[in-house]
Amino acid sequence: MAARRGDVTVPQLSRTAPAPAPGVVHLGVGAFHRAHQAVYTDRAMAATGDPRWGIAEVAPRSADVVAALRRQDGLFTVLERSGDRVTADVVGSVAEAWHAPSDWAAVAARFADPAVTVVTLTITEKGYLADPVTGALLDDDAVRADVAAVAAGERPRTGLGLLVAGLRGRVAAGAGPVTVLSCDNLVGNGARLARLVGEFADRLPGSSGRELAASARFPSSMVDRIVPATTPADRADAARLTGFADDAVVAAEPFTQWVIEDDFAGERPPWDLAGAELVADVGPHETAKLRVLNAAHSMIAYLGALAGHETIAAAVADPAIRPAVEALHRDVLATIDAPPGWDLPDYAASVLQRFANPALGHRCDQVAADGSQKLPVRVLPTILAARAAGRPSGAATLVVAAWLRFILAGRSDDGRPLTVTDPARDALRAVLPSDVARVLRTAAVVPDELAADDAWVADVARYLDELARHGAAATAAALA
Ligand code: CS2
Repeated sequence: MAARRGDVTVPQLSRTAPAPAPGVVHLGVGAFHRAHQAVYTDRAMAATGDPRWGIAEVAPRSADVVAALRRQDGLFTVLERSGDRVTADVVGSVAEAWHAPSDWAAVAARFADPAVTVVTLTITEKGYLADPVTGALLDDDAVRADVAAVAAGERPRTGLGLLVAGLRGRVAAGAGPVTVLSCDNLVGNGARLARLVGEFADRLPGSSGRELAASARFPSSMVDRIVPATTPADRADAARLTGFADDAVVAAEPFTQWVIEDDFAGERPPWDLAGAELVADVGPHETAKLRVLNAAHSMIAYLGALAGHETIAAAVADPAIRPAVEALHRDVLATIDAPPGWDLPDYAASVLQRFANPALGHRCDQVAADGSQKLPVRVLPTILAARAAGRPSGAATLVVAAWLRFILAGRSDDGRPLTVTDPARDALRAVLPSDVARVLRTAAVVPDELAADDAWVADVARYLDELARHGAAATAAALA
């Protein structure tokens, strides 16, 4: 196992041991990946002493983390924060790091390397280039440009394009079976990704999406760990604890969970030895996590930001907001099944406890980003399920209204500007806010059956009006 020295754990497979050899390609080298899959992989290699599951990191766009990882010989720190306690783990699973725009030939070679049998992805919801409601591949400029690039044998720009080009190269090289494992917060993320790879490949001349999708397995997985954006305080704590300046440090909560559908094409890292669960069906876990944790996170982020809170911990402690979140959880729990061995009320309570961790400093505007991509996965299914069962879903509907208010107002209730990041922002702001039906259609986040439900649209409009007139705290308090 890894060695502990005071508050710092250093990897057993440190650079004095054999360096990890690439067995996994990962697309999307963000903070979440470094605090999640990279840690599981590090522990799995430490548990067996087998170094062949090193990660070849691929950043589709940004060069900074790649440069930092290269300077640091792949090593980086994960800080664990809880209350006033902070500990540091040095993670040693990164074998190499590539910036796709500069290093495409090396990336393509890794995809076609028979020693690589697993490709993992954290490219965020919008990285799938899919219609958030139907799941179909978009037909926009970015997709068309990438289809043209792959068809011409040139470097694609998007994560999905890189994956398709990489898989095609692998098939051409006869490099053997591969598993593509999505680690993003989407329902049925494996099947979704398989479909998108197929649809992308179908747009290439002389290519069959079915064949390309059949060249790999696409298991689903549920990932969970709260990982806020890195701050200067994180860098300072890493330097204090490890003695090294670390430009790739990430800070996370102690909790971590990974449930993976056991459907691999070939060998995989022994993640089970590091605490991951391999199950036959990950659907119930994904549903519970997205609708209980992520939906509540979004609600707290929008109401909290509007009510003037900077962090999730401050917002969830607000006596006006917390009961609304509990009301949302009651709606959700009435509409989902517990994954085997889970107690859903306990799970919901533990999620709120995790959000209350004041040491995380998780910003409301970070969780609030990209609601047009997140709400269809986290919140709308609860509204649809409640509707189908003839039950009200006021709390979930309030989340939709609070998201719209956050985007359209762009200010907190006391007038401070908010950081609004959402691909639908500009389109939404171009519509007359009083025409709520049109606003909802423009956002393209709502399935047709809901958009056509006048009573539900009127509920959204009423909440929007209350949010504008009375503010988020009063509207949330009135709900519960
Ligand atoms: C959050 C998630 O930013 C968000 O939308 O809800 O990133 C959340 O922190 C993770 O899913 C926790 O596992």
